[in-house]
Amino acid sequence: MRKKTIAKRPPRKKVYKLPTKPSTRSQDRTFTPSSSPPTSPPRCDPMAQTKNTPRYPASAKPTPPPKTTPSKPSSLKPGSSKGKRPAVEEPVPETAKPKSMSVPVCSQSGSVHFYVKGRDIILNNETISDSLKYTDVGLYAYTSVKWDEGVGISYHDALAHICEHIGQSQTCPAENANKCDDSEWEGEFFPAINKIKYEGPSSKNPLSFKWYNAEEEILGKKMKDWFRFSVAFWHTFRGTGADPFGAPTKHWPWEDGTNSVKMAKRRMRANFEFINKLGIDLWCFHDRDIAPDGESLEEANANLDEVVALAKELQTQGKKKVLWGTAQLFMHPRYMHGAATSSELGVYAYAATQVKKAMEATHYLGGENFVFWGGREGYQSLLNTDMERELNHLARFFEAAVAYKKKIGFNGTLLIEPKPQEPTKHQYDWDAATTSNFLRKYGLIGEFKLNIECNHATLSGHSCHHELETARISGLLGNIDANTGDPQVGWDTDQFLVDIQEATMIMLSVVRNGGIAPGGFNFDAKLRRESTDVEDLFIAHIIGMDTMARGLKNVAKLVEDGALAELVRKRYQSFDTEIGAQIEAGKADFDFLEKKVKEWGEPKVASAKQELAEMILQSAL
Ligand code: XLS
Ligand code: NI
Ligand code: NI
Repeated sequence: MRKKTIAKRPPRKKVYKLPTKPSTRSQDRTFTPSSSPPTSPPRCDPMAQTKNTPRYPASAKPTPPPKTTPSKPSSLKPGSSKGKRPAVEEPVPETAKPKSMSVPVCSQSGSVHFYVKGRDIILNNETISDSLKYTDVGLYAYTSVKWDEGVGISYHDALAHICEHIGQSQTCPAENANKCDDSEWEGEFFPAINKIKYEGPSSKNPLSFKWYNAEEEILGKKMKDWFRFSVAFWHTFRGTGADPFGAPTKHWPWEDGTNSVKMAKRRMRANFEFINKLGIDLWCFHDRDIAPDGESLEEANANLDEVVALAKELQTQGKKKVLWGTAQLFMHPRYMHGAATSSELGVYAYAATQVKKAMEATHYLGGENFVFWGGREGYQSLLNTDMERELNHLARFFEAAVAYKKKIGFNGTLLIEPKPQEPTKHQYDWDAATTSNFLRKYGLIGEFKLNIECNHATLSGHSCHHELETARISGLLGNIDANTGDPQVGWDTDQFLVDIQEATMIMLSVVRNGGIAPGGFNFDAKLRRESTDVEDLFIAHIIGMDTMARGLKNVAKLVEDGALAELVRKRYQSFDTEIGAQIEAGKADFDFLEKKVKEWGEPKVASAKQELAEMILQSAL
């Protein structure tokens, strides 16, 4: 290795240039514009540009991907897989297709000489990737850039790219689009994949449903109405496979490596092709995963407007709707102490402003629910935390959300999504019981329901079934984030739920609840880091849907068989008596009960029949 070159590393401020040009975007006329918060320092490389794109609904004219367009020769140099991909007439297996490079390759360096050799960046004959090891982006930088031998790349571009991954692009202002590639995506995003059809359990086709048969009626309802499946935009279209130890592994062909509004719109088109092909009618989003942030609140809102306008257009074409929207109040550094529970008033206000806008967007997209997941609403240490004050603030925030919902005529259900920890050590909405108690204490019980996520359930030491039942018996079961954890791993791995027994237990609650509409089953689930083919996105959702369908069919068998219900009925039959009714009606005081005990003597205690219950369950699987 060459000697360390820390001294030659350009100072950070050269890379992280401050914005010079104010946005000239027009004010949004559909969503109520808000003024800038007291403090909003730009934290990431502001490579944003001034945009003059139209606002919706008046002038936005989104263009859906044309179905078949003749191939055009690529203007890019050989070896680069960036840019447009021609429409494909003959399906090509995804695995055979070249992957997109995520590094911008067309920038030139000017007077100094940069190039990439193997996995090293050479700057003026020094190996700078060595020096990067000593920066705070360190090892991550070294591994996060996908190099191609001999491809020209500037130091600036390399670090900008690194910032994108370290700084989390969703917290950065929009990046200048088209810096390398001015072409628009042509043809389908998933040309090798046709609409997924039901082929029945004997099918060996991975791109078919074996159990999920949308129109099939089970227990009086069509399967599609029991589930109301939804695709989670953040996992399916923003998931990169990165983890705290490693760089992104997924390089979807439509991604151009920019954090631009143009890229956001392209991704939105991919989303609709995806849900159409899966036969799913609903999708869920965070404000910041569908559109890039801005240098100012106004610019962030304008970015969101532009992408939402396109989504609205695509929804109308495909008769799709939003299951729920939410505001991303955890990724940006301003939310490090929390959002509604931040110790900083300006942050509380900023979070409110973001929720206001995200709720308007959700309403505009026909959203049926709006979610609050308090990722940073909690604490790391009680020594520096006024928990009572923070919880009071959280309640005020929710009250204001209820008031705003009513003000704009949004009739969707407000949902709180419990989770015990991660990212904070202790999240206030720990589990369904804690959250219900919070809602009761603050008089919010009629205004909110719960969005139960199965992986969160297990993180809080419960089963998903337990959380669903806890919500159900309080009339609070609103939605399910259908995923699962890994029993050997202690964090929110957000895997697709593939355990048929777990799915059966979940469906027991859902059937008892009579369904969960206007909620649904949102696949808050991601591909494993190691699953990197485009078709894996389909396969994952297909098995997720098939697993839930099997769960529902199993519950139908259990209901028809009746043995499990009978076992439970028998277990409590001593209460199906006159005195039992008196107790349940609250009419049996202690004196009366003492008199009865003296009369009856020692009570008989029957077996709980747990193994028999398990046997009955298994017979349905
Ligand atoms: C994270 C949560 C999140 C919410 C939406 O653990 O599941 O994805 O569903 O903010
Ligand atoms: Ni979730
Ligand atoms: Ni989660």
